[in-house]
Amino acid sequence: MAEPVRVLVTGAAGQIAYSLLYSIAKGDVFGKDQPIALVLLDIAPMMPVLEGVVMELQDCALPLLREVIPTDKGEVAFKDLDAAILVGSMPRRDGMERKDLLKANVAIFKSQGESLDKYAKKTVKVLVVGNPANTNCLIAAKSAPSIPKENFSCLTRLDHNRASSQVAMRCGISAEFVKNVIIWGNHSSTQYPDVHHCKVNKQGKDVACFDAVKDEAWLKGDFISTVQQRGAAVIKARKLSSAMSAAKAICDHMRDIWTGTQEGNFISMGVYSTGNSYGVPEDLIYSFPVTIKDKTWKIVDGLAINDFSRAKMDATAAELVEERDTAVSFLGVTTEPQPSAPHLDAQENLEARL
Ligand code: NAX
Repeated sequence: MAEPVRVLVTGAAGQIAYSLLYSIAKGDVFGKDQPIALVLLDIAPMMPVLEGVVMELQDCALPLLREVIPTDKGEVAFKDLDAAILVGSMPRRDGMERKDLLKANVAIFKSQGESLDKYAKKTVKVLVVGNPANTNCLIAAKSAPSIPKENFSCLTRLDHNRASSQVAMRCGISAEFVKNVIIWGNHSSTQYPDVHHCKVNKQGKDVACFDAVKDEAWLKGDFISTVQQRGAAVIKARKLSSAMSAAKAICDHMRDIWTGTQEGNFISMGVYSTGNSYGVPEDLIYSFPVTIKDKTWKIVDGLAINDFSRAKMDATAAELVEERDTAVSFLGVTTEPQPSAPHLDAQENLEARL
C-alpha cells in the first residue's frame, strides 16, 4: 500500500468538518486504496469538542485512516502536508463591520499562509473554504511565497453544484446529465452562474442548456438569483449555514484536483488570475471554468462571452478588486486573531456566509 497522504482540515470542530471528515477518511477524495493521516486544527477553546470528533473517527473503524492528529498549534498542523483544506475562519459577530471581519480573516489567513510556507510540502494543494473564501485564499497564497500560487484555490464548487442541480430539476433529469455550468467570480451574491456553455444530456444527446430548458427568462433571471441567494435561503430555513452540501462540494473539488476532470467536462473553482483570461484583472482569486490533469488546473479559454455575461463578470471582479485592496492594506498591520465564537446565531452570519 502507498504511504499515507497527510491532509489538514481546519475548523475541524465545526459543522462542515463534521460532514466532511467521514467522506475523506473513507476514501471518497484521495482514492479507495490511499491511506490517510488526518490532521485536525481548531482553536484552543474547541479542543474538548475536537476530542469528541476524534473519538467518533476512531469509532468508524475505517481501514484507510492511519492516524488522526488533533491540534491547536500551527507548527503541528501544517507539517509535511500533501493537502490543506482551510475551513475555519472568523464568523461575523453581531454589530461587526465588514471591514473588521475582513481584518480578522486577513490575520488568520496570513498566519496560516506563513505556516504553510514554513512547514508544508512545496507541492501541497490548498483549498480555502472559510469566507470570504476568494480573498482569504489570495492572502494565504501571498503569505506563502515558496509555494506556487497555482497550488491555491477556493471553493465555488458548491455554487457550481447548486447551478447544475437547478437546471437538472427544471429539466426533470438527474444532475449527472448537466455539465459545464460556470460560476464566475466571487463566492458571494455577486457571483455569476452562467449556462451559455452548459450542455444537458437528453436521451443520450448533448443539447445546449437554453434549448433543453426552453425558458430564457428563467435562465437569465430567477435561475441566477436562486443560485446567488441559495446560501441565504438555506440559512433562513435551517437556521444554520450549508454544511452537508458544502462538505460534498469540498470532496468534489479536492477529488478533481487529485484525479483530474473528465474529458470534455469543466468545473468551476476560484484560482489565481494572471490577467490573461477573459479580461479579469490580475492578482485576484476569481472563479473560472477549469479542467484538471496531473494535479494541475488550466482555465478553459476561448469561450464566447456576450454583453449580458460580460457585465456580470465585470461586476463580480470589481467587488473582488475592492475586497483585495482592503485586505492587502491590512497585511502589514494585522493584529493577532482573537478566538472566534463558533456556532453563532445563523442570522448574524447571514451576510458573511453563502
Ligand atoms: P462553524 O462555525 O460550524 O465552524 C468553524 C470552525 O472553525 C469552528 O470550530 C471554529 O472554532 C474554527 N475556527 C475559527 N477560527 C479558526 C482558526 N483561526 N483556526 C482554526 N480553526 C478556526 O462554521 P462552518 O459552518 O463549518 O463554516 C466554516 C466556514 O465555511 C465559514 O467561514 C463559512 O462562511 C464558510 N462556507 C464557505 C462556503 C463556500 O462555498 N466557500 C460554503 C459553506 C460555508 O458557508
